[in-house]
Amino acid sequence: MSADRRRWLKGAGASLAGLWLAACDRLNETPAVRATLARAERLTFKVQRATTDRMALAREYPPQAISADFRANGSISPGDADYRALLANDFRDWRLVIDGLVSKPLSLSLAELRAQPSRSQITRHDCVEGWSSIGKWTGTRLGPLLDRAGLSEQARFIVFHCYDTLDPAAGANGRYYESLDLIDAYHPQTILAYAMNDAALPVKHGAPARLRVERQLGYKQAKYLMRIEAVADLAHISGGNGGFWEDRGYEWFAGI
Ligand SMILES: Nc1nc2c(c(=O)[nH]1)N[C@H]1C(S)=C(S)[C@@H](COP(=O)(O)O)O[C@H]1N2
Ligand SMILES: [Mo]
Repeated sequence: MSADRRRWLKGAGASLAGLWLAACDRLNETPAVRATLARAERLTFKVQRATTDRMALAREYPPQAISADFRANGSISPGDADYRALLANDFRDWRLVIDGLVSKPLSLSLAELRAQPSRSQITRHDCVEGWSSIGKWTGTRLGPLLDRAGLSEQARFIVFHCYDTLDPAAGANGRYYESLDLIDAYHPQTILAYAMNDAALPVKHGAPARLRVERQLGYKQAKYLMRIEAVADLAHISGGNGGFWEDRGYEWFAGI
């Protein structure tokens, strides 16, 4: 990591700099991230400030703050035949594929995902419909998995394809999906969560694994993960706007 980079990241704030620096010493080895950060360094101070703000951590809460009844929303029990078959076998046959613009595509079983270094975080989930719930999420960070898959220099977005069909009338475009840029994908609190409140992730909350991206609104928190795809642009994915709800008018950037 260059001295400039270190100074820039340190400017992001003492408390979170350590967490990011630890991530970034390895992150810096990733060509795609190196390119993104190099671009960011060429930007104006104002844009750098905006980028720095994107790197702030979401607030984490003490265990007493966990909601007794975390709401479930959107799909809560996917009827899709492929999902029902995986559920019937307790997700032993589930594989999370990480592919697209990567040099070494991954296909991880639930056991393999659980064997990765883990992180737990107690955070507040904010839905655009106006409700919030606090929950504890345990999973593995997305960034190191993307590194392992050999994210390409061309990759700009990470797409999350889900099992549930939320809009049957939309045919092939009716399945839920979401996407992030690389800043959110590599954020220290961006995890693939397989446990909630110290128990296996329940079906209504996205079993067997879901995305948690804590600086974003509820609809970015993709449940029922099937495949994670690295892409250069979002235009060719489903409706072309980067997410199920984005294709139906929501903002792609849902930062909080
Ligand atoms: N696959 C999938 N992910 C999804 C949804 C969905 O319908 N399907 N709904 C989104 C919305 S709008 C919210 S608020 C949260 C709800 O997550 P929860 O059920 O764990 O509260 O999931 C998000 N992720
Ligand atoms: Mo939501």
